[in-house]
Amino acid sequence: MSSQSFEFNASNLEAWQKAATKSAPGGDVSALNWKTPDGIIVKPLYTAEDTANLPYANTLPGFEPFLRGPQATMYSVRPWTIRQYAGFSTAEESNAFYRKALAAGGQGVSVAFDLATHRGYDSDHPRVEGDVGKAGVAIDSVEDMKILFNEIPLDKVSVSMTMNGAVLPVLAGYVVAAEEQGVSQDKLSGTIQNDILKEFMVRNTYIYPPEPSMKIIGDIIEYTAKNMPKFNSISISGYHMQEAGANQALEMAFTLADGKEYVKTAIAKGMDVDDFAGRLSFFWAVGMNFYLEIAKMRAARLLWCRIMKGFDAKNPKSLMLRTHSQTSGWSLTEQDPYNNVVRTTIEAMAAVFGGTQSLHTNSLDEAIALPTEFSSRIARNTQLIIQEETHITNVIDPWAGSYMMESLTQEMADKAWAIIEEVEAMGGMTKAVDSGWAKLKIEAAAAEKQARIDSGKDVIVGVNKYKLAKEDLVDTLSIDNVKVRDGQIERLKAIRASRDSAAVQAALDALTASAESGQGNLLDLSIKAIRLRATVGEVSDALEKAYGRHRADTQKVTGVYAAAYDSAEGWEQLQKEIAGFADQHGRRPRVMIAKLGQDGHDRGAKVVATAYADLGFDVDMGPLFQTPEECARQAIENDVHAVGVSTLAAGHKTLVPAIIAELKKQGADDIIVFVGGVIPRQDYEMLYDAGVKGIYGPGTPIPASAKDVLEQIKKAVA
Ligand code: 3CP
Repeated sequence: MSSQSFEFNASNLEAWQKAATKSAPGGDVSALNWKTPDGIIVKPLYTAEDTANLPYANTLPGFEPFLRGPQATMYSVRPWTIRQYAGFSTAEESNAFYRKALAAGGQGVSVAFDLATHRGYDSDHPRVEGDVGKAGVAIDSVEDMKILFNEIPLDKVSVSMTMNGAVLPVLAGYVVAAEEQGVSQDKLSGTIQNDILKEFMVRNTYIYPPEPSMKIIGDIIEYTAKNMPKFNSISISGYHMQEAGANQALEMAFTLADGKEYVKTAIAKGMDVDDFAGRLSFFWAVGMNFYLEIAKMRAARLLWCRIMKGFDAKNPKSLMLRTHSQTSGWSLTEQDPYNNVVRTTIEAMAAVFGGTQSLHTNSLDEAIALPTEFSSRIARNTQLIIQEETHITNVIDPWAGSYMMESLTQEMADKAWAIIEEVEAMGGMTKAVDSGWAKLKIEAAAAEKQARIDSGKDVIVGVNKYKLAKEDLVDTLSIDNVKVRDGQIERLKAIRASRDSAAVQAALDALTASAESGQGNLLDLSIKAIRLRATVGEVSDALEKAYGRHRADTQKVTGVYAAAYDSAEGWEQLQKEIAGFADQHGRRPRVMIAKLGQDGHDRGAKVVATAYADLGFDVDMGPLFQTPEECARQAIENDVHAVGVSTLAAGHKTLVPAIIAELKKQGADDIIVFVGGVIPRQDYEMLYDAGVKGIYGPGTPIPASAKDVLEQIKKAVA
């Protein structure tokens, strides 16, 4: 017995129950349980009994089933990579930003491309007028790529590229830029996102239909396994699912099921699983659900090991799930934005406790605009402080053995596994995505979540509780997209004038022929075309000739918002008013929710459409990627009272005035326009001046916006 020990009366669970009953609300201890959005019951107390029979709790990091981490020593030897996602405006400006960030403690590059590039359009394409250089850097050819990586040694600095749609020309551009830097393919380290299945569910930067898109992924896995052994061929991403509203179990299950599908695709090409599986990587969102996020990351490693054993993988590298994580952009608020530093810190800690290999921490102003130099510095320093000041890195998987964490890990694994089996029964993730089922599951979760927030059940400080009487403006970064576009067009002209056009055409024809026949490797052929100075748009077009462009259905869920919104008072009153409008005017108020330009973030649009329909509006959902002209035409054909533009990719200054002008031009200036999404306060006046009738930023309760829209419609029809 040590000198500190002493006799004490041992307690038992029954005694605790009794004691807890005294202070629990209504004398009911079960009232202290918390039901998570995933449907897991989290209890107020866990004991040794909860972990007595857990099969994987007592395992070790660096060994199967990798629940405790992929590396034996984890951060005690090498902390995660600080990899901040960035890119805006021109290649020159983004390059300068990367070099500064690397000098200030950043450890890898992570490129954000603009939406024109994502969707395979050159900057001079008429469909992308509002998008060039806005939410990422504009890249049209290898000449831009060379500027982007100027003086960044690509044999030393690993580069992550978030690219899915135009993945072939962009990856090819990186390979050729490195080649012209004198770096051979086998020295390249980094990651390409290349995860198309989730694009069809949530992120929407696809170009081709699902089947040829999967063929492209197979070709990239094949090519990189052979020629770029240090390069991660894919980043299988749950991030965007959580951002779109998925809970943690759904995010994990769909992502692992996507991973399974990619493994099947590569095996179907005749590859040995151990030749490529070690270079599959993952990407999680880490939100404010602290315990669940840590449990999710531990559980995901367990399940991936199980899945890969099912494919008979033998190499430990094939069995271990390695992941990048990003703090949740969705959890950031426009209101009282310095609170976002705190949110991001908490989320970063969850990612680190969960054992991430690489991390992006969001900047405090990301709910409003692109990060400034100041906000980027705070975000990066958040990670440096955790790595270098806290000693968190000294202990591997420090939550191990916690009764609660081990139980939750197992429960998360069980929940997700049940969903994976459901997907499997449908024939796999491609089928689940194709049918629209998976997308609707996420959208339903998003609508429920929004209703919980709007009715005050889920608290967001500064938004639905503890609101500031007056908000101060924060400095934001604004991009002059007209200037960027003009510059890109000049450079495109110069490239087209100086290259060997016949050789370029032959290389593009070879791509089309390969896409048609299924023979040859599309990445290999893309590299050849890009080397000759074919542009991103031209390579994409060459494939589009064979594959066509994918058009998504716009389904929406109904009833979900109303069911979860239980602050009935205002709701019923509003429903009455809407019904009253219908009585008076012979039809219900009709609203078209629109997405303009290449911005595919449709969570907000879908949730608003669902809630408005539940309230009694007639709601039309415009297809993604409309031009203002197409949108105006549809609004007029459907005889709507109002067009609501949802904008999250900084295109509002160009696209919103354009839709108002188009409606006028087409003789329908009685149709009012309102806007929701990410819009800096600084831009409100300009939008009101252009004729916008309402602006609803993040955090606006949907019933409040609906009431305002109804009032505006009433005014317009009067
Ligand atoms: C690491 N290593 C170790 C240890 N830790 N060796 C011994 N002991 C250790 N403790 C080794 C690894 O085995 C590896 O070597 C090398 O060090 C690098 O470690 P890593 O863990 O592989 O880390 P990293 O190179 O940073 O790669 C991390 C992953 C990669 C694997 C996750 O895919 C990645 O960086 N992903 C980032 C994706 C990303 O940035 N996405 C941006 C999304 P070997 O290679 O030799 O094994 S931004 C999108 C946002 C929203 C939107 O889409 O719009």
